[in-house]
Amino acid sequence: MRIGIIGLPSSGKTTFFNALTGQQAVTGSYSQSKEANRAVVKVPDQRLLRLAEIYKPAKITPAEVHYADIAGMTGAVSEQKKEAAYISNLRYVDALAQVVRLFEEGSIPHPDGTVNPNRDIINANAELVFNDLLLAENNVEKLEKRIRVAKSPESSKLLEILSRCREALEAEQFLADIGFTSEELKLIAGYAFLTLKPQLYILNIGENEIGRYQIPETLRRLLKPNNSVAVALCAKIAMEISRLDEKDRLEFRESLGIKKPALHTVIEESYRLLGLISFLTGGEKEVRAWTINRGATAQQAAGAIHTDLARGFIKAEIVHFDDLDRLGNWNTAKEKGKLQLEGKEYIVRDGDVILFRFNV
Ligand SMILES: Nc1nc2c(ncn2[C@@H]2O[C@H](COP(=O)(O)OP(=O)(O)O)[C@@H](O)[C@H]2O)c(=O)[nH]1
Ligand SMILES: [Mg+2]
Repeated sequence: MRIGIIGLPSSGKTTFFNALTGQQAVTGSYSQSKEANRAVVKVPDQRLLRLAEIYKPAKITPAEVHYADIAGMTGAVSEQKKEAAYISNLRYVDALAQVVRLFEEGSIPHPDGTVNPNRDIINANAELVFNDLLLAENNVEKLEKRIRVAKSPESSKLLEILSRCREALEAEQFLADIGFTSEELKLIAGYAFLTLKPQLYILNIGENEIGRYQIPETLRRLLKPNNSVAVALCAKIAMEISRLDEKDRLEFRESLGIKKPALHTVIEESYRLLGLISFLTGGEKEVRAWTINRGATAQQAAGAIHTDLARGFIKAEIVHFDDLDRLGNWNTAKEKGKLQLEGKEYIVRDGDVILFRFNV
């Protein structure tokens, strides 16, 4: 899973990035470098530790999330902003994490003078809409030219969809909110429209708001697209905590009334937002977590490991993690009737421990 962190200057993007990734990227007013900060985070999953006790594997491999901290958003919509470098950095992420400044701090000027999250969300989202509108317009033009030379049913269909995109974007709508069919979405997937991506809003609250903050209704109504989620956290404190020793972290969090590490909350919400689940595999060599779409079949899950496994799929032997955890090993689970034999079409559940039988 790839997540692009966006937001206005000084909203706390790099601080948030450091908190999640444990990196030490430069924060503050000189941090608006053109290059994105990038890091890969291992998804914390207690179940892997338990599987490691059971299998004693040579290696433990968690699922991964890739984060990129992408500076360059201004909140101003201008014609010169065509295909800015930051936009191209954003095209291939699965979701956007938009950091919104709520913290008040006199020594850190807000680019628009005052702290006003509602205004910032409107401006940042307008920038996303605007960039998509340029993309739609350019491609409508290109396609119209091509159709004048050689018309095909495919290009006419695409033109029709792109024209609908343009119309929606002109009306300041997010493309994710206008209800394309899955077939239409496939046809325009290659354009990587930003307003089709799910958004995770990171409401960056001040230290004094921790444990007390409630999202006001006026702000909630601005969150786009419809399938977005919002998480309130204090990036500065989260970064400080991430730099402590393991044992001091818990103590510090408890003293502040922070229930979970920011990373856990952000990853859980990202999985929920993107409709992802994990299944697990275990053996002497490796225990591992794999990320798939909710609703994926056993054969698709096999394909997440290797295309050969999907192609030569015979069956899946499955014990749910909860049974394996309780019963202590695979054979006992089998004796107790907790082993399921499933075919290609079985819908995988979060926490299924799967052994694929295949034939290549
Ligand atoms: N008081 C306070 N300051 C913060 C918070 N988050 C970020 N900052 C400060 O705001 C400034 C800008 O943060 P930075 O992460 O560089 O913002 P970016 O421009 O969006 O990458 C830095 O001086 C941070 O220390 C916060 O939650 N509370
Ligand atoms: Mg930065």
